[in-house]
Formats: sequence, structure tokens, C-alpha cells
Amino acid sequence: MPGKAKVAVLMGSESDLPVMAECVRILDLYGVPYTVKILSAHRSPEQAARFARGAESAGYKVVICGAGAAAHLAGAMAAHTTLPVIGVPLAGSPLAGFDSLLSTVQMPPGIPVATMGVGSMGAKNAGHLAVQILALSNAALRRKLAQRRGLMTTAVLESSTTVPGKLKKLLKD
Ligand code: RP5
Repeated sequence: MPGKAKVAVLMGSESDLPVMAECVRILDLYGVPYTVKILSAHRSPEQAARFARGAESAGYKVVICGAGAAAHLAGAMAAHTTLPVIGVPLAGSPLAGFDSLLSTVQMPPGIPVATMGVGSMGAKNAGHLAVQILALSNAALRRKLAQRRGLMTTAVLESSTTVPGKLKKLLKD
């Protein structure tokens, strides 16, 4: 997305990319410029800390971090910046994301990480939440958010009207 990046989308490994692409898709939907980087709290700790320390002066407003297993990336970034940090716990380990959820969400008071759900639902919501944060100072984004909420409502109500026919068909099969 062209323009000065407002959102940093970080992930601990390239193996996280397929799920974190869901987050990027939402930012694209709203035309929000972003940067995507692989940075690991464990494997590239110096570089990760440096990025977090410079994020605000680089013009970022929100930092999104996806990581799996012992998922410390979001917390490690939050330790070095006062920008809002959104954490996306990713599944993929033998514990299926429960490990990443707890590693991301249980931050000590004073260093919050806005923790999303596990996996692609969380990745999408990270994008939505970043847009909502940016919309606080952007009326055009606020209008787009309201429009999309309206579309969602319409879709739910429409699906409700077609349910009796679909149910009848299902019960026949
Ligand atoms: C975490 O370990 C990464 O965020 C990734 O989800 C997980 C596994 O990483 P790879 O071994 O696939 O590089 O740090």
C-alpha cells in the first residue's frame, strides 16, 4: 500500500505470513498504508527492540505483532514503545495457540498488549482494531468503518430471510 506507513505489521517468522496476510487484507480494504516485517523476540531480539524504539519517530501509529508458541513478540515490542501494540496469537505449535494466547495476553500492568483471538480471526480483528485506532483522528476512515458495519448488518439480516428455504433443503437431504 503506497503512502507513509501508519501500521507496522510484524511477525516472528515467515511461517506466520499466511495467517498475518489476513490482517494485511483488512488494512488494504481500508486503504491504510503499512509495513510488513519479520522480527523475532527470540531470534533477532536486538533488531526487534531497535524497531520498537524507533517506531513512533518513524511515523507509525499502531504496531501489530503476530507470533506463535512462546509468543513474546508483542510484549517485547510493547516494552520499548508507548504506541498501541496489538498482539495476534498464532496456532501451529502442538498446543494449538493456547500457548501463544497466554504468552501474549498476560502482560504486567503498565505494559498492555491488546490481544486478539487466536489465528486468522485474530489477524483480521487486528487489522480492524488498527483501523479503528487510526479512525480516532481520521473522519474518512470513520465513515468507511460505519459503512462496513452497515454492510455486515445487511448481510446478517438478508441471510436470516433465506434461512427457512435453506433449512428445508438441508432437512430433505
Ligand atoms: C514463533 O515461533 C514464530 O512466531 C512462529 O509462529 C513459531 C515457529 O517459528 P518457525 O520455527 O516456523 O520459524 O517465534
